[in-house]
Amino acid sequence: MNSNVLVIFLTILFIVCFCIVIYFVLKNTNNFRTDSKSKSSANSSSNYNRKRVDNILRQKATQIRGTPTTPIYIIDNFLDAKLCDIVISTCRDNLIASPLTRYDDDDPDFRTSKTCYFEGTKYQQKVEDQIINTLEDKNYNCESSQLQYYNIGNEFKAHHDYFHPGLDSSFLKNGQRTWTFMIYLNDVKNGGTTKFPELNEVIHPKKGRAVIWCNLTNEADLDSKTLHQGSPVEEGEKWIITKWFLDKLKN
Ligand SMILES: O=C(O)CCC(=O)C(=O)O
Repeated sequence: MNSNVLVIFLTILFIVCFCIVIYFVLKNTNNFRTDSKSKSSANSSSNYNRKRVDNILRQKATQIRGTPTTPIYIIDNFLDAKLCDIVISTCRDNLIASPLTRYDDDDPDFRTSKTCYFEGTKYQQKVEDQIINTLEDKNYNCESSQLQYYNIGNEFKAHHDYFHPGLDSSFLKNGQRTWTFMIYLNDVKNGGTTKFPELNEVIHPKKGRAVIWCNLTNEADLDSKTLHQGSPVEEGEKWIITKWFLDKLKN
């Protein structure tokens, strides 16, 4: 009889312990869910538009390179050949040394291209309108498109386009960079490719070709896989337009 009572007691004790363990397991799972939910709602408050633009670009791209999570969209013949030539001739005599968000004293040759800000010209407005219409992204802030020029040997070493939260706070005030929209304005005889080492991709310059990627992941985190470089021009010259979109809505 005594041993029966002991068996019943031990069974009840086992059930109670089992229930306590299950309770704590479920509680921890719930905490985890709560954490990830608050993370994504914080992200959505940054007005981030990744999925919508991905859907648009999937329809418009000539090729999609990269990976499903870090796609690189290529649109061939995006800019009319005549407009490419006009933009080059507008900027040829107005070039200054290309700036950097952060300068590296140890490597003065990190970016050796030249830049032209051609704001206010009717050609820039044409290019701007075409880019903004392509992304159907009129509601977001963006930086004005600018031209970059590379002579033989010039390059832009591997970098990310997004602003680093710890290092680029003055730039971040206006918003984080989301989409990079780059257009080659000429064919380059040799070299001058755009390389994405983390994605094993090499894009060749082609007159009028647009290359577009997002610098943030679907979850609005910095996407380190977007590391890219403009490799040295070996023969000829290279002219491109670059434009960056920001994650802040216009006022
Ligand atoms: O020149 C290239 O191919 C890349 C340009 C680039 O990386 C940039 O302007 O951020």
